[in-house]
Amino acid sequence: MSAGIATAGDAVVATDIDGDIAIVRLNRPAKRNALNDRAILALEAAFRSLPPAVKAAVIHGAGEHFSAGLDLGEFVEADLDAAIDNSRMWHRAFEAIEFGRVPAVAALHGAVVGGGLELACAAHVRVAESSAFYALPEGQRGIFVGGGGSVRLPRLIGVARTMEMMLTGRVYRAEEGHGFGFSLYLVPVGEGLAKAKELARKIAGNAGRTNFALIHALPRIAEGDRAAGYLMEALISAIAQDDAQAKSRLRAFLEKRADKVAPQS
Ligand code: 1HE
Repeated sequence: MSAGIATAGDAVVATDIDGDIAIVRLNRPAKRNALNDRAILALEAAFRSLPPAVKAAVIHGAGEHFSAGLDLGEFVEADLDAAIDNSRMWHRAFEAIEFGRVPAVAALHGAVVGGGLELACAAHVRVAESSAFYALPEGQRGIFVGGGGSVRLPRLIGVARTMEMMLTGRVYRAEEGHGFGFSLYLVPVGEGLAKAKELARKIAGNAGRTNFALIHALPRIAEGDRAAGYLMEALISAIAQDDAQAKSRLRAFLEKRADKVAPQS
């Protein structure tokens, strides 16, 4: 099943449903998937309206690049209030991904820059093709990140690296980004989407409560104080195990019907 989120034919964001996963595609390859207001609102709508059967999502970009970031062509001199509103709109959209109903896997290739990099940060797992490159040209453009990048990126790669990317316009290659943990999988050109789908399918097969705990509780526990973290962990782990799915999965292992833990080949 395929569902365009904007008007059919020129959907800036298009969503395909494939069983229990959704594949959300940035769909303006002629503009290198630059993100205008319409695209940001369409992304938010896509993630807020995923059908109940969908248990995980993939985000990727059509064409040669994941995303060139903010659409500079449609960026007009906004007054202060409008600029704050615009940034808050990006925040809402990317929060719909990071703290949405299902885990999201980003498949990255080509340019992953500016707001495109900020979008990639909102996913829970990042798969990079060897063509991917990362930059924050905001410093050179005389602006600042506005899509949550200053909150999310330092948590992934550190404050110093994030700062230097904006100070000097440094561009990191896929291998470098992989080296410092921005991507968790590095795959050859053309294989990112397939890998992301494979991971999304695996994630979709988890117990729903476990996925809920992972995307909603774990980041908050990790960022909060220890005492509150232990309390929340105790509550969440009890809630997760008090579920028929948990009990049947544990029984399956004991009855030798479940996979053993083994390194991936
Ligand atoms: C765009 C954009 C864009 C391309 N807004 N139109 N982002 C940037 O500063 C990145 C600017 N873009 C680039 O550096 C390059 O375009 C790329 C490295 C991404 C791709 O290069 P290439 O050679 O494949 O494509 P191109 O020939 O540069 O661009 C093709 C078309 O896309 C062209 O339009 P055309 O009508 O002349 O064909 C470009 O103008 C257009 N295009 N990127 C608008 N970004 C929440 S705050 C976030 C702040 C930011 O994200 S700042 C970073 C902005």
